[in-house]
Amino acid sequence: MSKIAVVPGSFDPVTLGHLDVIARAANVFDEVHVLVVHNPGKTALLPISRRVELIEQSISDAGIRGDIRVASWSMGLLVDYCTDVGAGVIVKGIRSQLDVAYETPMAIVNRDLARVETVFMLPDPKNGHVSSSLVRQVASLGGDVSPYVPVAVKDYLQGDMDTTIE
Ligand code: COD
Repeated sequence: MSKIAVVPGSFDPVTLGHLDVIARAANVFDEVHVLVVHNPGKTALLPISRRVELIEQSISDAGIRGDIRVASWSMGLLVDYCTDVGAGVIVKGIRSQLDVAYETPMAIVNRDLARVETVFMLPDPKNGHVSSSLVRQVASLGGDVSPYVPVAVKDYLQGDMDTTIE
């Protein structure tokens, strides 16, 4: 039976840290769903459809191989999507103890809800300080985001953005 994993996130926007985790997941699992999920706790900068496009473009540009699908989900629980597509695993990237503390309760609840296990992956430490919020802040103040994001995201942020509040 093929092992299907979901890599969820806000991806607002996708960063080199996210791409690192996606590539590692694609190396381990037969099928990977990169899932853009609306996080009600955060004010979004990019429309969800644009985040999906930028992830697809960035995966292609980076030459990341594997059965990778990019989708979005705003219909309820993350584990409902996992059940719909037959995924038994959620992959989360861990940058620090703060990520562990934030992700652990969600991992346990997701296992309780639907027997979906969470796998924590350690990305390359060189991206350990990178976050979408940092990228949004640097971009909004006119700084160079190229060390932190794929080229497609840099070009998008430096062009005319179609922003929205979600
Ligand atoms: N290096 C490695 N990993 C990274 C990096 C980096 N530089 N930056 C971010 N990550 C990881 C994060 O740790 C996270 O695992 C993932 O990438 C996504 O990060 P973000 O910032 O894009 O997304 P978040 O943190 O806003 O997460 C949004 C989710 C919707 C995925 C999250 O809120 C979630 O899992 N929600 C579950 C909703 C649900 O069903 N709740 C009920 C049961 S818990």
